[in-house]
Amino acid sequence: MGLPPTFVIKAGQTLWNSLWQTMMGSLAPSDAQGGYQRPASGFRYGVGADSNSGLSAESGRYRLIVGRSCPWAHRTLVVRALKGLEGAISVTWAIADPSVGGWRLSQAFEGCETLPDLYKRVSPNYNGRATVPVFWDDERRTIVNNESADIIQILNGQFNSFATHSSLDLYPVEQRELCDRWNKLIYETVNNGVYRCGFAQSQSAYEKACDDLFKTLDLIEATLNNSPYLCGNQLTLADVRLFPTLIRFDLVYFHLFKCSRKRIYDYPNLWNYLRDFYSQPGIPETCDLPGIKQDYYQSLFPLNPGGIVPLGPDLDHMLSQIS
Ligand SMILES: N[C@@H](CCC(=O)N[C@@H](CS)C(=O)NCC(=O)O)C(=O)O
Repeated sequence: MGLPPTFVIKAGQTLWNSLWQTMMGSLAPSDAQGGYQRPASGFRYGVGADSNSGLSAESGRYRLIVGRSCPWAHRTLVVRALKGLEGAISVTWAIADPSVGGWRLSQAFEGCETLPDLYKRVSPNYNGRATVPVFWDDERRTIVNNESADIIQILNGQFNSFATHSSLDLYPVEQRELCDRWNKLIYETVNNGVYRCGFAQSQSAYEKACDDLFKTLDLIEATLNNSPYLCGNQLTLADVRLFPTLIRFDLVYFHLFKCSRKRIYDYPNLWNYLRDFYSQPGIPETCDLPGIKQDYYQSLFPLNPGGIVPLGPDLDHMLSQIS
């Protein structure tokens, strides 16, 4: 004789809810209202003339440690590609490994198999998250910086002597104020906004995040009526910061993070803007579309316990369509 279905359902719900709360608590720390709180980055040294770290910009000395699915790491790869720094800054890949509950290094590095081990090697008392991207100094064998917002500034401004496209300035003096304003809004409501939707632990926190997100997307759509990029006629770091979230949006965030009011495909200007950015030289090589989907759907266990990766959408095909 089987158990009554109502009992099974109730027991399952209670068990799953408490497991979900526990897992979400460690995956995504939240405030009292159930809103996602992103932890601060721990390593914030600069490089070059105007930093106080004493670290000089040199070719072949630094590397980026990145993962293919991480949007924060992606922005550093984008600046490396746009500036033509492939010859000066190397890349070490970290692999999302659900069994490690974080990043495994693609091959042992500094005697470490995983990124948490590498962080501990550098700083034994470090108790923050072992996140990518990491800007690593091969000479002193330590982490210089693990905050993508800093790393893209460093790559844009400090390595021009080794950059193939050294005249490209993604943070021009005359656009800085506008760029900073976009950066703040885009960080809070779009880059981190999609995570605030996906990692929300209450209905109200989710709805607030979702409203904020689509309000900003609507504003960007209107802005792109009058200018090709966020700050006018030239690409800036504000566009660089927006792109990794846009390219993941229809692929992952729409479904997995419940950012489902509209797709980027449904915004004519944003969709053209995304296609334009994607067609810049070197950019498609920074986008592993199937890999992004696989990592998100298989690694964020509490959001997708079955680990099933959806087949659609065929973003690569959609991006290459002639409009
Ligand atoms: N503030 C960091 C955030 C980076 C971040 O959250 N990276 C995620 C991947 S998308 C990560 O490595 N998470 C691993 C973990 O939390 O254990 C930055 O922008 O550089």
